[in-house]
Amino acid sequence: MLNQIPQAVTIAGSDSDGSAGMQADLHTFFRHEVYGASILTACVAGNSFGIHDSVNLPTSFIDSEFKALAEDYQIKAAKTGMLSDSKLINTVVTNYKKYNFGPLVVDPVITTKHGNELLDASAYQTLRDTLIPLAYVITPNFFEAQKLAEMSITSEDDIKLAAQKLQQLGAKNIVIKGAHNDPNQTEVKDYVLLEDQSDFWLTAPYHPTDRVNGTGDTLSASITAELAKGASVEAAIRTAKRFVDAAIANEIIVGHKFGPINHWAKF
Ligand code: PXL
Repeated sequence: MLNQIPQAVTIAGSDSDGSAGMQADLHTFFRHEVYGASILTACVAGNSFGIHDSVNLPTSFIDSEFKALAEDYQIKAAKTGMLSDSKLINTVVTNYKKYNFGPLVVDPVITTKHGNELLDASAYQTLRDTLIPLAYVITPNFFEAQKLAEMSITSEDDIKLAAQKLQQLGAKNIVIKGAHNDPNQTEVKDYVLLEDQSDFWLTAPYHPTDRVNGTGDTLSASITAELAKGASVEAAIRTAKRFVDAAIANEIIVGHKFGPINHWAKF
C-alpha cells in the first residue's frame, strides 16, 4: 500500500567521502529501515584529512526540492545538518513551515570536531532565532552547546543550565553530546532534557579511536529515523545512542586519518 514504509528526510550538505553529512544520514536511515529522502543544501569536498572546498546550492533549487518531495512522499520526520549561511537557514525555515514533514531534529552544525567551520559567523544569530525554535529535538555537541547557550561549560551543573537555556530558545528536547577529546577518559556522557522537564544522562564507554567522523550526524539521523517510525522521543534518543556506540566500537578502517564510523554495526 502507498506510503506504508516510514519515510524521513535529511536537509543537509553532501560530504564527498561519505563519512558525514547527508551520506551518514542516509546510511543511518537505511540501517533503521526507514526510507531516506534528501534535500541537499551544500556540497563539501572532504576526506578523512578534512574539508578542502565547499559550495552552497541556489535557494531556488532548495525550494524545488522541498516542493517535489512534499507533492509525492509522506515524510514523517525531518532533520537538518549543514546549513552554511543565513540565506540557506531562512530558506529551510520558510519551507519547513510551509510543508508537513513531521517533527524536526536540528543538528546545529557549526564547527566540525577538527575545527572546520561549517556555518558563517554571521549566520549564528539566524540559527538561534529562526531554526532552533522549530526544533523538536536539538543535538549540539559540547562546543555548540556553549556557543548557543552563550556560556562556558565546566561542570555537570553547567551542562544542565545550558540545556535549560536551549529550551528557553524554543527547542523542545535537548541532547547535549559529551566531549570526547581527553585520551584518559573512560566514558562519554550525554545529557538529555526532555520537554516534560524529566532529564537523564546517557553513558557509553569511551572508545580510543580516530574513526569517529559522522558521529553527530548519525546520532541525530538515528533519532529522526526512530521518530519517523513512531517511537517516543526518549526511546528514539536511547536507541540512537546505542546505535552510535556500536558504530564507534566496531571500527572500520576506511580513509587514512579521521575515518567514518561503522554503520553496519549491530545494535
Ligand atoms: O559532521 C558534520 C558535517 C555535516 N555536514 C557535512 C560535513 C560535516 C563534517 O565533515 O562535511 C556536509
